[in-house]
Amino acid sequence: MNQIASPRTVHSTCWECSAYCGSILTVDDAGRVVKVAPNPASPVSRGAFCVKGIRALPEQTYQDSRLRHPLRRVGPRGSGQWEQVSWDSALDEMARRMAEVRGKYGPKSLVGAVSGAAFSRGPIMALLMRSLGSPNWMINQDLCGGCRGVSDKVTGLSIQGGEEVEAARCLLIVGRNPAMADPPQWIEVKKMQARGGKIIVIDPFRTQAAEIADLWLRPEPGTDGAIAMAMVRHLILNGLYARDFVARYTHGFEKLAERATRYTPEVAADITGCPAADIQRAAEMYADGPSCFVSGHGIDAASNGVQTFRAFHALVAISGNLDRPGGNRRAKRPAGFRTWMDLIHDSRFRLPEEVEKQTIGADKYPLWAGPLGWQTACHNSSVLDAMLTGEPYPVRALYASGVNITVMYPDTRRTLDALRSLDFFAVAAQTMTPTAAMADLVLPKTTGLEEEEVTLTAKGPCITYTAAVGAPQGEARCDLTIAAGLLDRMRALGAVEAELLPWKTPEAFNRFLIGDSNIDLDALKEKGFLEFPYRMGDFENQKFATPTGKIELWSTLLERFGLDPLPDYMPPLDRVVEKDPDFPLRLQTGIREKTYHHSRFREQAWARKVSPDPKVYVNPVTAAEYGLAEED
Ligand SMILES: Nc1nc2c(c(=O)[nH]1)N[C@H]1C(S)=C(S)[C@@H](COP(=O)(O)OP(=O)(O)OC[C@H]3O[C@@H](n4cnc5c(=O)[nH]c(N)nc54)[C@H](O)[C@@H]3O)O[C@H]1N2
Ligand SMILES: Nc1nc2c(c(=O)[nH]1)N[C@H]1C(S)=C(S)[C@@H](COP(=O)(O)OP(=O)(O)OC[C@H]3O[C@@H](n4cnc5c(=O)[nH]c(N)nc54)[C@H](O)[C@@H]3O)O[C@H]1N2
Ligand code: SF4
Ligand SMILES: [Mo]
Repeated sequence: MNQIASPRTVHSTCWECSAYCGSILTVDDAGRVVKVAPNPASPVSRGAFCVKGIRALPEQTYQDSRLRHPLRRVGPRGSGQWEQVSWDSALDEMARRMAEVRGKYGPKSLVGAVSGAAFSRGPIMALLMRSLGSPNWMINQDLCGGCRGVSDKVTGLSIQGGEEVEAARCLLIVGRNPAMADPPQWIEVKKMQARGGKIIVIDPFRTQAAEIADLWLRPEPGTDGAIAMAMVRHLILNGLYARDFVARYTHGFEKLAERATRYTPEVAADITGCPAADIQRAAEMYADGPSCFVSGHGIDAASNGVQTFRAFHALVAISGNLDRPGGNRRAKRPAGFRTWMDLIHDSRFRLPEEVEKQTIGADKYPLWAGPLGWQTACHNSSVLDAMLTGEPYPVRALYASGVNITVMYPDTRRTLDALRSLDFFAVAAQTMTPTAAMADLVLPKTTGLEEEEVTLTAKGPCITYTAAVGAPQGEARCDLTIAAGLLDRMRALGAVEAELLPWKTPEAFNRFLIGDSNIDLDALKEKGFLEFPYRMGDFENQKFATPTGKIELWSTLLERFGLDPLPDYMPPLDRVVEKDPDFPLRLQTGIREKTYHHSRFREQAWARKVSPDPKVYVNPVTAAEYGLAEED
């Protein structure tokens, strides 16, 4: 008689988005996850969760359309004709073709592409490419978090993810839609309001946060910098800033004050279309802290994003809301622990500086791409140009993992042309995405239920653990295993420049991250997360990582590159270029939906039922002008 074992539970962390919710997985005898539930003990999500984690992730893992074996293209590129091949034959071919390109055009003609730095596949791709001698890898920074990251770095704040929402007295939510993008954060927002906290939302769109806000400013898109500068002016003029803090820890306050004088509420109102009185009220509310700045993609993926963030970051700094309960916490870590970002910047895993300086885009955008860049990656658009034009040098082979560049990068037609022009293109994915469909080789990737991950999560703050449960479906492999297999073969072909990706297993990789911090990996696995001691403030011990060691309101780094060292309002591109009368309307993209993570999960029937069609929202006044009605 068959013995029926009781299902076991595993504490894990969902990695389907950067909310990092704690999860409890129920696993059956066969190692299959039969239930995903929130973990109320998680300090990151405190019991919050969403349908993507509960439903979409298991379905993505077990669905029939899951990629389970390596596929090799047999028809023309994009024709959908494939043959199943073994891993050995796939990796042999990948190594041979990449070594050929490398031999013909040099190591820099090889490029990698991944999505966010919020996953280990980012540094793994960076170190794989560096091992082959190429400094070129693309990451979503151009589209996600890059402007915030650069401002955070040059200003020296280091506050990414450290939003103390629940403890705040005032929230300043700018270009962020927490109800859709971050369910745990949305719960915190509502708790904070229930406690009597005040909410300011700056967003042209009526988000759920805007609906519950005490003050809602609706700027013309791309003009937020003027509001921030006017708020800075108001705080300084009315003595509402943190004098001692500013004197001790900031650089360039006088110059900032002088710059801000331009931005009277009336000037800002004129630029943004928001009433001057509302701008003034926003400044008064924010000054009555502790206040937390909650920012999003709406002010990030913009031509003037760095300067917009610089202005808001200056506001955070001078108001003294840095690293205090209810403010914006700085990133800290257990001593000895290494983050993925540390890995990318670690001198042991770098190429010579003269090589890294040739990272595509670093010549034109030295603080964005290459060795001085936030993540040392490429300027993505310039990479596509290089594929198409051979300038500044040829890019002939691409390996993309965990990013669907065909639909997520701007200008799909151009991306497709660039992909078609390549000598070799390989994609690792879990489903046949439009990007994978263009590849020569498609490699089956593990999902967030099959791969282990150790992450420093700024939100807890804590270290979170994602468990690999049961064997992967089919022959799916994780990024590190694929990279190690490729490197072995490239090495045999004499095409490895340096051994910069030394780990063979996720376990070894994760142990390296844990380093000599006293984190107990077994305890971490047991719980799914581990908190570590965190001290707010502590400005004397943990200095600011800028050339002056202070928060640089006046950035010496920007100055060095001949860029404006002070924050300012910069008109967005669409206000600078001449208007085309055929295109009188402005499109904002990126409204998140509960059921999808960007292009992910769109193959799942239940999600299509909930949200069948992409939607366009039009302002009712504009809609009336064009005779448009609901559901047209
Ligand atoms: N369900 C779901 N959740 C997700 C994702 C997903 O795809 N689906 N994606 C995840 C990822 S990778 C990211 S980066 C985050 C992004 O999530 P958020 O940071 O919240 O960004 P968005 O939803 O793109 O935009 C937020 C708001 O910015 C506004 N906005 C647009 N232009 C401007 C402007 O010029 N000024 C101001 N003030 N506001 C503007 C928009 O109207 C929108 O309401 O969400 C994450 N969470
Ligand atoms: N027009 C417009 N474009 C945008 C945006 C916008 O708002 N508007 N938002 C931008 C933003 S913020 C972002 S972050 C990007 C997102 O761009 P992408 O990162 O490309 O988006 P996704 O569709 O979430 O994921 C892409 C692929 O990741 C793979 N994947 C999922 N999980 C894993 C995993 O565990 N390992 C590996 N190796 N692969 C995995 C899946 O195969 C999936 O096809 O899009 C950007 N592009
Ligand atoms: S919000 Fe949803 S998708 Fe994001 S980590 Fe939490 S459960 Fe996963
Ligand atoms: Mo993103």
